[in-house]
Amino acid sequence: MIKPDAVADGNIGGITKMIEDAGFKIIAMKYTRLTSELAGKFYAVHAERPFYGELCEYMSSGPIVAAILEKENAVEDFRKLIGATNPAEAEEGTIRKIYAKSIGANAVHGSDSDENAAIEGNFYFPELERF
Ligand code: FUP
Repeated sequence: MIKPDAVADGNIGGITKMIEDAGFKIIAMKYTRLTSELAGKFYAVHAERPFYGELCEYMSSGPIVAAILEKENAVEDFRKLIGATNPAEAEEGTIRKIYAKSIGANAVHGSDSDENAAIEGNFYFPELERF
């Protein structure tokens, strides 16, 4: 997912290019906007965390781009490509190091397991039978 800060800053193209250059195939993509309620569902796993309210507000503050990516070892490789959650700790050359503004407005989201990738893919693309 390309988050509201990166979409607002005109970085859809730059981020998508980095993703494709790293060998990921984009097999579904959607420009959309979450309501606060939908953001709450997407991030339900964080419901007890202190930043949950802010996270839902932020994630519904503007349009986002959701995508399903295909690659061998995709989850791990994508998390390497995006870098640490906090851009101050992200390695040079990672998407978050280049594009993220803060730990909250951190440009992109990547699923943290194959299981969650299936759940999150289905959240945005329920019409795709494979996910
Ligand atoms: P990540 O898997 O790297 O996206 O990070 P997490 O699942 O730990 O957190 C999900 C989102 O919650 C982050 F992308 C941004 C937000 N967050 C905060 O705003 N503050 C924090 O301290 C941690 C996470």
